[in-house]
Amino acid sequence: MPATKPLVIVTRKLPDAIETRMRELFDTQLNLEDRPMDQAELIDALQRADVLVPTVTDRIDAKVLVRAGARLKLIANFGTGVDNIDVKTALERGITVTNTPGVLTEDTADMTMALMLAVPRRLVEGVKCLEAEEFHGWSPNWMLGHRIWGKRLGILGMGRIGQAVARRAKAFGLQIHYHNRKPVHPDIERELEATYWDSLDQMLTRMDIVSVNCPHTPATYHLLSARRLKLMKPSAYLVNTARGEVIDENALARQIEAGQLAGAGLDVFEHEPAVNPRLLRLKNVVLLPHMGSATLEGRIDMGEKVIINIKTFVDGHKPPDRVIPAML
Ligand code: 8YV
Repeated sequence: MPATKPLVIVTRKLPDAIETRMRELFDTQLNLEDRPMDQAELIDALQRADVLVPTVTDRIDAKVLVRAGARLKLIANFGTGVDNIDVKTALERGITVTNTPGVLTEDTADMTMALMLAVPRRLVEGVKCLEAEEFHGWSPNWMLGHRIWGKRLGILGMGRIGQAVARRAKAFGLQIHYHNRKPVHPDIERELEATYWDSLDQMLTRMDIVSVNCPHTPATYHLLSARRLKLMKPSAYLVNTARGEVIDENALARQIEAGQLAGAGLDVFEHEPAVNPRLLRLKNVVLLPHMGSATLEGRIDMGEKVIINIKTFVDGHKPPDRVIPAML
């Protein structure tokens, strides 16, 4: 790192308080118009910066990374998921990568719970019905949804967010089941009264709601494939606040259209920001524009993490949130 303040290039507009602090600490180039950078702009930034602060909307792949300048030593991602970055190539080129784990756990878990309620209880349909002035009075069979209390929830990925979802869901009377690379600590399993499934296939056949809470890695791409989606009960719901790529979105749309799955709540999409038009046409889905962690508090906490990661790195220490290959 240079003796003068390092050049930190931030690709998107961040909360004011974060940008102000960054400008105090570093030679910071901001993106006040918040216009996403195209590939050429990204390469230009990588060639000039000591530190790049990208977000999920920046694709930092090998093609871009091979063009990085010799000065670039740190990519401090504003976000927890790092599937937008080719971390392996970055590390091979001596570039450290950090992320912002932990600070968006509760917000994302809240949104997961919101979708878990919204789909079976038909919240969006209800709102639309009022907006269309189609509510002509209560009746016993009007807008019947399905109870979640007492049902089985299968959590795919029992990391921080999966556990936070489990805590909430337990309070809503759901039975907690999960599939993970390995079982969580027995104390956590006891607290959540959670059942571990080594076999994802077996878990899927028995769940009433499945929640995707694992990162997108080569190992989880289309983990919920057409074959696996077909294992789910026709009365089951699927919720995804993690990454769209974990689900074969076309297969999911097909299955809901065919009545082989009761519905889905999706905050993320396979080809974001594009949303599969078939999903948009379905009534029993609730679709959100990647809002899982979208709270002002969360964004400020994320920004503070980014600052801590940059500052410790610039001061010659190991930043706390280094992404290591074992995590991928
Ligand atoms: C972030 C997310 O807002 O952190 C993540 O992995 O998915 C989001 O909630 C986004 O990634 C910011 O870059």
